[in-house]
Amino acid sequence: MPDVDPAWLPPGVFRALGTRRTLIRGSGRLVETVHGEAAEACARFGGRVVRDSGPGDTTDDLVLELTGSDGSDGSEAFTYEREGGLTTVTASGQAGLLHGFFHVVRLGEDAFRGERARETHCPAVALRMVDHWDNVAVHPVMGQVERGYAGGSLFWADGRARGETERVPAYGRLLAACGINAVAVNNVNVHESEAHLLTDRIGEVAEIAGALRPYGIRTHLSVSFAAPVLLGGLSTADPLDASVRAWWAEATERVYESVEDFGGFVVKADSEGQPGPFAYGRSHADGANMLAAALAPHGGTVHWRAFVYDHRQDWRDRTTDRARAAHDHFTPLDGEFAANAVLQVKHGPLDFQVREPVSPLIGAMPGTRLAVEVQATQEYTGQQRHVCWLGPMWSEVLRFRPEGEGGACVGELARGGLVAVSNVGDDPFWTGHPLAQANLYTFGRLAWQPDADPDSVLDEWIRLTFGPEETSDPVRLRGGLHAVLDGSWRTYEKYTAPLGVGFMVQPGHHYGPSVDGYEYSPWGTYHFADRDGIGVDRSAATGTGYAAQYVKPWAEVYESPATCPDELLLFFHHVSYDHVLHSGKTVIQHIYDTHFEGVTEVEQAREVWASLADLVGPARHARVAERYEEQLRSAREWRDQVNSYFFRKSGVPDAHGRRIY
Ligand code: GCV
Repeated sequence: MPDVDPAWLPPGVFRALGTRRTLIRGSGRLVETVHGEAAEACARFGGRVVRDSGPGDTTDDLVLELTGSDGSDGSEAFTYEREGGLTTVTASGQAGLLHGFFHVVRLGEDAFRGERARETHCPAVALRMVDHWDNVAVHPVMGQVERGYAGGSLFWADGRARGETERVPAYGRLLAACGINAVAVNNVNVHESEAHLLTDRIGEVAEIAGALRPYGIRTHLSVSFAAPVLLGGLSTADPLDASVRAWWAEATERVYESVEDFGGFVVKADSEGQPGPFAYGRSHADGANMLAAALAPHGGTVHWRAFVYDHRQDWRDRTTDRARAAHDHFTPLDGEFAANAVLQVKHGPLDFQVREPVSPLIGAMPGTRLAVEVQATQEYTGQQRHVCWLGPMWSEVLRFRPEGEGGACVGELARGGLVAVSNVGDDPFWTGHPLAQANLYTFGRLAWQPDADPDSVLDEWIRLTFGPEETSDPVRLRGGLHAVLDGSWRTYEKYTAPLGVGFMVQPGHHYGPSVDGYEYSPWGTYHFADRDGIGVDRSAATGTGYAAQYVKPWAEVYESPATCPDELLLFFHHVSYDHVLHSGKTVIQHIYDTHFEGVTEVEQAREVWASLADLVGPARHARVAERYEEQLRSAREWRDQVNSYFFRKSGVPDAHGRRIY
C-alpha cells in the first residue's frame, strides 16, 4: 500500500484474522480481493488461507463462503455466526462476502470468541456514495477541489487522471471497509475540462473505475446538462428534443463500453449558474428522465440534485425565502420521475450549516426515490482546521421522522441512497485534519445502518485506527479521543452562528466569522438582526410560510416560538433579544454564554490532545496540535466578533460582566 496514513486499516487490525486459518469458498473478482487481503494478513501474522480447491480443505477458525452459484447477484448481505469454535461468514453475492470479511476485521479478536447465533447483516440503504467535488483542472477560484480542505484531488492532477496505481485502490479499500459502495469522481459544477470526461476523456474515468472496482465500488460521473451543445455540437440541450435524447443515449452507451459497471450520472442543473431544463421551458422531471432513459438499458441511475434556488436574490425582497425553494420546485413533480432517477436532496433546506432543520422535501415526495446528501467536507464546520465530528448531527437527521412518531425516519425514506460530499484529498492523512477521518468512517457506517448509535461508531473508528499496535495505552488514548471528539459538533455550534440562524461566515471561502458577510448579498442567507432582535420569520402566520411545508406535527411545532426547539429558534422566528428560551435564558445571554463556553471547550480539548503526545505518532500529533492552535485562534475570533456585534446591536450587557469589545 502507498505511503499514506492507513487510517482505520492499520496492519494491526488484521492480527486476529491473520493469526488464524481461513478457508475461502467461491470465486470471482471480489472473492479474489478477499483472498488477497486474508493472504496478506496471514503472511504478516503467521496464519494460513486455504481455498476450496480440494475435499480435504478444512479449518478450525474461519470460513468465508460464497453461496450463490457465481456470486453475481449483486447482494451485499452476509450472514455471520460462530458455533463450536468456528466463525462462518456466508454471502450469496461477492460484495456480501467482501463486507462480511470487513465485518470480521472490525470485530478483531471478538470474531473468534464465544458462540454467536447466526446474524444476517444487510445494508439498510443500497447506494452509499461519496461525491467528490474535484475539478480536473485547477479552477481559478475554487482550486483543485471545490470546498476541499485536504490538499489536491485524489483522482486528478495537472489536468488529467493521476494514473497513480496505489492511492486510489487504497482509498477504495478504506471505503469498502466502512461500507461505502459508490464514488462520483468529479465536481457537480462541471467546467469544460470535466465535461469531456463523458466522451473523449472517458478512458480516464475508466482508469479510476478499474482501481476502485476490486473493492466493490461503482464509479459515477457528474455531467453537464448542456453536454449535447458543449460536446456534441447540437444547437439545443432540450430534454424533449429527439436529437438531444439520441445524443445522450449514444454517449451513455459509449460510457458503458469503457466502464461496464458504471453507476450513473450526478447532475446539478439550474443551480448556481449550471445549465438545466428551465432554459427550454422544461421541468426537472423532463431533464432527469431524459438521462434516466439513456442509462436504463445499462442499469445506471441518474442522481438529480434538488439544490435549486435563486442565487441572485435581492436582499430587500422579503417575499423570497431560499429555504422554501427545493420543496416549491420539486413537490409538484412527485410521481413524475423515472424509476432509475433519484432526487438527491441536501439534508437541510439551506446549505450544510452547523444547525438546520431537516429538509421538508424529505418525506414530501412518496412517489419519488430520494437520496439524502450530507457534507463530510467541512465547508461550514471548520474546514478541517477545526475538530468537528459530525456523527451526532447526521444521526439526528437520519432518525428524524417527518411525520412524527410512528412515521418513517429519514434513514428509511432515503430509498435512493445516502451521499456524502467527500472530505478526502491527496493529503497523506487523507482528510487534512487527521481526526476528520472519523467523519468519513462514520458516514459509511451510518449509511449502512442509519439507526446505528453514532457514539459506538466513533468508538469503533477509534479502536481500529488506534489499536494496541498503534499505541502503548489504548485505554487512555480512547478516553482522550472521546473527550475531544464526542461533543465537538456542539462545541463548534456554540462559538459560531447561534440558534440555527446560520451563515455569518466570510463570503466566498466560508471560513471564519463575518456576521453581516451575507446580510446584503444575493444568496438568500440572512439573519435580519437589528437593535431589537434577530432571526428569520418563517412561520405561516406572519413569515415566509416555510414552516407550513412540513406536515404535522412539525408544521405546528415549528410554527410557534413557544414550541420551536431552542436550537432552531432563529431559523424559524424573529425574536427579541430578551426572548426567553426553553432553557430559561434570554436569547442574548444564550449568545454570550455559548460563545464563551465554546472557546473554553476548545481550550480544554487542545489540552487533552497535548496530553496524548506520548500515545500518538509524532506526525499525526503535530498535525492535530497545529490545527488546534488555529481552531482556538478562530474560535476566539468568532466569540469576540459575534458577542461584540450583538452587544453593539442590542446594548444589553453580559450578565456576568465578561469582556466584550
Ligand atoms: C459544488 C454550496 C457550495 C458550493 C457547492 C454547492 C452545491 O453552495 O458553497 O461550492 O458547489 O453548495 O452543493 O452544489
